[in-house]
Amino acid sequence: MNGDRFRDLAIGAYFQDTPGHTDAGKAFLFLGSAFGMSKKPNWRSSGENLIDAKYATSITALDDINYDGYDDLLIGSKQKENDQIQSGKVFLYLGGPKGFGEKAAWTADGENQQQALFGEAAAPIRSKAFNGFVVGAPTYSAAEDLERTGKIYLYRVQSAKSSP
Ligand SMILES: [Ca+2]
Ligand SMILES: [Ca+2]
Repeated sequence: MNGDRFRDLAIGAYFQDTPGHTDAGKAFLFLGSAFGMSKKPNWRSSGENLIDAKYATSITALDDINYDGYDDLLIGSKQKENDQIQSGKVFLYLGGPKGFGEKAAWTADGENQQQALFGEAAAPIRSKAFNGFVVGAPTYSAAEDLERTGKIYLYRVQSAKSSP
């Protein structure tokens, strides 16, 4: 996450309470070094710090999705309430020389459907021709008589590399 050669560790505690916010959820990043993993987290985040958001339900290492030399991380908050309850949201954090910033570089909420649980799971998708990731909304309902069919969203990231 910070561009050195030591691997870092991100951990999520999605039932973590924050002051006044039951089950807001929290993510922690521990930086690796020659002396091993740090004992205290170097970075922590609760997303938007909302009651029952269950932030950090999913934590997905995206490698270096924008090709700047720093690894990036996608964090899901499956019960994040937008204006629909438990619709869910994902937060993308871009690594840098000092690790992650306080705010997400990018967020998405799928279609903001009630109880879709968008962001419960995610995975990187990478090939020579494609750079991006998928995010699942396991209880998305396709129609009134097709409840909880689930849906997967594919996000393509444009390469930041400029061609010579
Ligand atoms: Ca590192
Ligand atoms: Ca990056």
